[in-house]
Amino acid sequence: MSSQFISFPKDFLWGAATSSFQIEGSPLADGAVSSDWYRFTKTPGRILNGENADTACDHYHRYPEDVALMKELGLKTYRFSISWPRVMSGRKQVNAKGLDFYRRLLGELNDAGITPNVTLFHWEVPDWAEGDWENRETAHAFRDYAEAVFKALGKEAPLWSTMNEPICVAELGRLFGVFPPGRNNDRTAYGRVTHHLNLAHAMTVQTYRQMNLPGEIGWVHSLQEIVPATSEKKDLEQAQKLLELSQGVYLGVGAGRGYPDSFFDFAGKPEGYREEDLKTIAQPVDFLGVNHYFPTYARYSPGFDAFDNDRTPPPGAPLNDLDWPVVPEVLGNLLVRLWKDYGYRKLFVTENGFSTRDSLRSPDQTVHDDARVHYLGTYLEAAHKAIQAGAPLKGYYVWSFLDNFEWAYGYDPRFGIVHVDYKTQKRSFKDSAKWYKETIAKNGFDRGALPKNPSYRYKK
Ligand code: IFM
Repeated sequence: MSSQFISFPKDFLWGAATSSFQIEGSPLADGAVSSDWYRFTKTPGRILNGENADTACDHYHRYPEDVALMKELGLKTYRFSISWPRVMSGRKQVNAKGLDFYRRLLGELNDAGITPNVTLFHWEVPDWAEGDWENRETAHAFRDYAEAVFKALGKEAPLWSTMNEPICVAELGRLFGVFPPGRNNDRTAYGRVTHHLNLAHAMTVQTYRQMNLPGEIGWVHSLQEIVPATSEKKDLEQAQKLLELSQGVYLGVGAGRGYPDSFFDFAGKPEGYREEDLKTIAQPVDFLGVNHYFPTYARYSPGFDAFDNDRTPPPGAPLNDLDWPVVPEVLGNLLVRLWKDYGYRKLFVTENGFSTRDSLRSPDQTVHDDARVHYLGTYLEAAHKAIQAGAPLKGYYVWSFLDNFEWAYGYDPRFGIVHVDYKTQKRSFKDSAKWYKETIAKNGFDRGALPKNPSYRYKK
């Protein structure tokens, strides 16, 4: 084997991830109800090119074919989410047909020997949940939904996550206006939503424990490490503030440290906030899911955005086609810091991946995706360094298994290792899928064989 071969621990869980709304299509089929995201996609001006997720990858009908592709890739594990509006047609009304879809999917995965890792919330809130996450009652409704899923399917999967990237719901929906309900700089709503998501997460963990289920439960966060843009005091302080607002408000509260003062300074005390909530939220979890793509640069810039921050990457930085900077070593540092700061006994990289855009690349470059292979290889190398430093990283999920509906950007960005032709729904392996398949089979890869001049774009 080459001296540059990077070998992963035995039993390392090699996976790929997706989410319900981004791939399933058929959002109103078989008793599923309308959601905030469904309505958002129908609101003119919200989604690039006026696209929607009515068909997406048609995974709702093609899941057996998709699981067969996962098997062909050699995936050890698959991370997907359950759609709340598909499973609960009302506050107390379970939609048996919706649940049945996930029962069949879990059956296919278990038959294929692929370990399911199930997320209960990847952003669709059913319309019947009045007031959405701004209403404390939604946290209770979510717990009830989770209990219904656990009752029906709890034993079918060993890994459960309460929610994916709550920060996006709070920030992108209430401060940056690009997610439902599409509001800008509504700090009060941002504060309430953050707190209620934390409560929903914690009550769901409590329920899982009370039901004595045999698996493990954790939460999945967007952890885009914060890097001060300069060593000036104002940027160092800005970095600290952003760290508190992006990680302290979730991981810190989960660890029993309460909310940082910066949260109350920014958002005020959420209406209905009770001190005893902090005790509820401080629930030990079995693992932390780390979704990481890029570092966030902290540059204090009054009025630039809701946080007075200008995150523009430095000139010359390699970029993906969404202009996200490619800085692999940050992932290694992040994993080690999360392990040391919070004492998690198990970490997964639950998302990491590279986007190309159809509007910026040729079809050939889209499938012969050397930049994605280079990105995955160098980020995995960084993850491997973190393992060597002691971080308890047990698995890695590439985002994404399939090209899919990238929220407000529609279908222009493609994150998949498997290409989807949206006209025919034909799936085909990109070069990255072939590389990943070989990596899984060998439990590692040759660092020296990664593409030499990956087709990144660069920050001017
Ligand atoms: O597509 C999203 C996913 O839904 C959540 N994490 C980031 C991905 C890429 O933007």
